[in-house]
Amino acid sequence: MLNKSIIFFMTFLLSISVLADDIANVSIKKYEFIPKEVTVKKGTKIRWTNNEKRQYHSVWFEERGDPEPDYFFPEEFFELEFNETGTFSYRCGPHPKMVGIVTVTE
Ligand SMILES: [Cu+2]
Repeated sequence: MLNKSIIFFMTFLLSISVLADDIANVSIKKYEFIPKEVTVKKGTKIRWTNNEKRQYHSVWFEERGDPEPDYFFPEEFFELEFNETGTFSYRCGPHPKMVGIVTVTE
């Protein structure tokens, strides 16, 4: 009986860590997406965190036809979940030279 509870608890802990792995992080600093290219599994959420001192940015999948999202400011973040496989390029709305690529695999 005790063993079953332990196994249940371990499974519970494991599922929490798996959930935590479903977020990939991209940092934004000095007008760059770091890393510039990121590969994730389908169903992963990507979180872009603005680590600038005072500059706002956005993450815009313009080529995919997404509408331009709101800007986000230092210490704020922007999240998007990827449920389709493929390679998607994006840019920052106000700074077209800031570009990045997300590849989503099965
Ligand atoms: Cu920007």
